[in-house]
Amino acid sequence: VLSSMLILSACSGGGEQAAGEKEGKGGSGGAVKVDIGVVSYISGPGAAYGEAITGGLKLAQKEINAKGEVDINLVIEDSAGKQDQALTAAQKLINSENVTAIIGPTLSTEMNVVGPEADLSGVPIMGTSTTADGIPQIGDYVFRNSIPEALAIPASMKKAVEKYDAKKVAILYGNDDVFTKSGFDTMKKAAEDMGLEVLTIETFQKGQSDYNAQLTKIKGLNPDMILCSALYNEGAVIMDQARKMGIDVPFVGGNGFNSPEVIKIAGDAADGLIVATPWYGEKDDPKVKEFVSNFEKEYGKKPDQFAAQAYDALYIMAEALKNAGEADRDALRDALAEVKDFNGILGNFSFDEEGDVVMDPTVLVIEDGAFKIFE
Ligand code: 1QQ
Repeated sequence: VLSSMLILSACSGGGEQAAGEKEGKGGSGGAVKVDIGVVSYISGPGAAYGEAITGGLKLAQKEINAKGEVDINLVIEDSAGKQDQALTAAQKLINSENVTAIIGPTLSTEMNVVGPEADLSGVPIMGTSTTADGIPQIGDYVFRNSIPEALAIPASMKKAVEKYDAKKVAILYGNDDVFTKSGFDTMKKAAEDMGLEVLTIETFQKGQSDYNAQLTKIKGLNPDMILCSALYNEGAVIMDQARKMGIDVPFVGGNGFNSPEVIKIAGDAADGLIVATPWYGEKDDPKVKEFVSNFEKEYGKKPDQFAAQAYDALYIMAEALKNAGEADRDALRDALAEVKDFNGILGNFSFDEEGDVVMDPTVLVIEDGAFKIFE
């Protein structure tokens, strides 16, 4: 009896220790171990977004783990840019993989269904590329480190309007996506605030390949500038077809255009595109230079905005984890909410009281096939 009691107590002690380890309390001085789920758009027409994002995350993971304070395991799931697939992926991460937090999903459209699920499950979730209005407002567990369209678009529009003395604009947007619709709302409001005349508002849908009807109408109205809210695939094809029709006015694009894929797909036709972004890869900043060089070494190409935002996001998570001291969902949520003055490659970062971002974007223009500072 005595020996079996000893065994029992030894077992329960061991059990507690194991649970402690799983919760990330891996002994004194040990790294905080954590499983972080990732829901990313890595197959399908917008896969370059997810490729950049997962590339940035994996590079950050390698660096963070090498420092020894936090030991991050990334569990990556593909959403293919679809709401239902993103939700299934998130449910798997929350319920089967038992992750402490989720990074992603890529699209605001996906976050609109995944965010409420994570929030209800008490799992902190952070978008690195979701820019539509209202994302962090989904709930207390929902964060983002991507600058919202409501900050970015007015900045790019203001600069472009001043430079080109634009008075009349046409707007073209995808009306079947949360992000492209939100970008449109922001464009329309900014146009009104700036006293611009909106000549026409045209719409399209995901996967559309022919924009002749919309562009013919726009051309006939002779705008000074076109405001376009699109993901890179549709956006690049729109610019290509516009230039082929002889429309050579500047385009102001939303966050979907912040991918080098636009230049890859549209070629010269992408020249004259103006965007706002917190990321500029040629910045004379040692942190930025080091990241660009390490990313290039790892992947053989330069990082884009999406890679940079994801990279910073994992560092923000790691910082919060260190402060939480354990891989616990609630403790991590509280620690995330407290992140202040984090100094990343995108500059100084804090969440506001709603888990949203306050940051000053840089306005860029595509000239001769490359993003340059717009002056
Ligand atoms: C959103 C976006 C997209 C451009 C991310 C790829 O900003 O869906 O919110």
